[in-house]
Amino acid sequence: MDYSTNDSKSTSKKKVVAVVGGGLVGALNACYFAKRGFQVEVFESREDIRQAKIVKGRSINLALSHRGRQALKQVGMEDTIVSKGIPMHSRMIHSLNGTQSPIPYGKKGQVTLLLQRLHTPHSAETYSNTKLNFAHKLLNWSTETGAMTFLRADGAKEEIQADLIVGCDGAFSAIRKQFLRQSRFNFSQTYIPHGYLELTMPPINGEFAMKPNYLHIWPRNTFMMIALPNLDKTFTCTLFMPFDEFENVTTGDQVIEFFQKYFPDAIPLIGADALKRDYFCLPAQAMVSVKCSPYHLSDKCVLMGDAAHAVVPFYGQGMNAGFEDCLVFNEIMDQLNEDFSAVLPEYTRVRVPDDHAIADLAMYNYVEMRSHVNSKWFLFRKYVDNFLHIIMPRTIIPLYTMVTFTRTRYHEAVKRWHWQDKVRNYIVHSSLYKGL
Ligand code: FAD
Ligand code: EGU
Repeated sequence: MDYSTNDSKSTSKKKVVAVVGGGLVGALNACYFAKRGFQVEVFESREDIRQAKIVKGRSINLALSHRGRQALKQVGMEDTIVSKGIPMHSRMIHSLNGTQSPIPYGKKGQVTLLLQRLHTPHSAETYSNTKLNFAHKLLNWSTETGAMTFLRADGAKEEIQADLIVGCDGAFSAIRKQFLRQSRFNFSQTYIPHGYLELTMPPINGEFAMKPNYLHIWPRNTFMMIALPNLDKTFTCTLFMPFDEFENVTTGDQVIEFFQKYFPDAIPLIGADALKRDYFCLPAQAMVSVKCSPYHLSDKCVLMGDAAHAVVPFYGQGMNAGFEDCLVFNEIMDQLNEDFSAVLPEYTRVRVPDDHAIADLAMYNYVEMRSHVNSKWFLFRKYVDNFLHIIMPRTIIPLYTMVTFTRTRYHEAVKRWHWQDKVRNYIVHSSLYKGL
């Protein structure tokens, strides 16, 4: 099928945009292009999730922060999504002895919300110029003709043409494969030694087992667990640990022994029997960091979201960065009158440094947390940062604040952070010399 507009007629007819991948970023992108009046075709390899059972092993909740909210707001989706979320105003640090210490995120109104992963791609369906094609798996596409080949659920293959291909097909992007064959395309992929496992903490007497409006964190150097609340009053606990260590725990009793040593307060909350069982339901999942550039191929194709930059989850920014990609692309579409041959290179120029910066920050935080972050260190560092911010609000802004609660470009946040570090070291040293 040839969806693309014939050049001689394209003056009146809007161009066709194929969004490959109907995940979080693909769905949002479809809304952006539909709002501009393009004819949008979304191709998603999975079946329609309204019919399918819940996909196991995938995180169902994610922290949505300022960048993501701004991107949703631009297409009028912020309020509906946010109303289905749970506000999160602080972290709760769990010490080994069971003590819980809250650390607020900062100013009032700076709330991070949790977004339920499930009900997203259909938001694009409110636009009549959008069509969702489920069970369409992209096999390959031609950089010469732009033709895409999809495998349908019935085993048949389908050829499709579009004016623009937007690759939103995640960390293992099939669209990106063609980029790898191009000269001067940079690509790197790094798996970290840690894996993650998700466990559910059920409600107690119909209520949340822990305080709901917090990001619960058990920092234990090499091991870490975090828990985020769900609307059904459960918590999803995510255990992070090196794959070697996962392999050392092979029986139910060893699971309990391990939790007794590192996360004793979580055992009664998850339930010893459930823990013994659920720990082995799914193997630990890998985490990968992917960087590449450029993000575009001539005026035909552009990558966004995890397809362009998968980041490790240690800043809670992967989806937010992907949503901001859509927003930045949209801003450039305004500036350059929807001329793809100008918009695509400009998008690469503007966005690559920022996405690479958040990928680096997330990796840096992973390294920092696994090397020496226990609960005392975590509390101490956050207190120092918040304290300096309170006494010098304009000079020192904590890095997480710039990343999570502003739209300061990621690469500028990093620059500013390096500069602030020097200022902080100076203050700390001169205080010591003065004997304070
Ligand atoms: P995906 O969500 O991977 O979607 C890609 C879609 O493309 C899928 O629907 C897939 O089926 C489809 N697809 C793949 N291949 C094909 C093909 N060949 N043809 C057609 N369709 C295809 N981010 C945050 O902002 N906050 C958080 O709190 C957070 N927590 C996280 C916790 C964990 C443990 C992990 C692993 C990640 C976390 N992230 C978080 C990151 C976030 O999950 C991702 O950044 C986000 O899902 C990326 O969205 P995407 O649409 O680009 O890719
Ligand atoms: C979801 C899944 C606490 C990690 C980074 C903070 C999230 C996260 C933090 C996940 C941490 C880590 C920040 C937010 C958030 C913190 C943040 C949501 C982390 C630096 C590993 N992170 N999330 N930083 O400051 O800026 O609270 O899987 F434990 S929200 Cl790792 Cl703000």
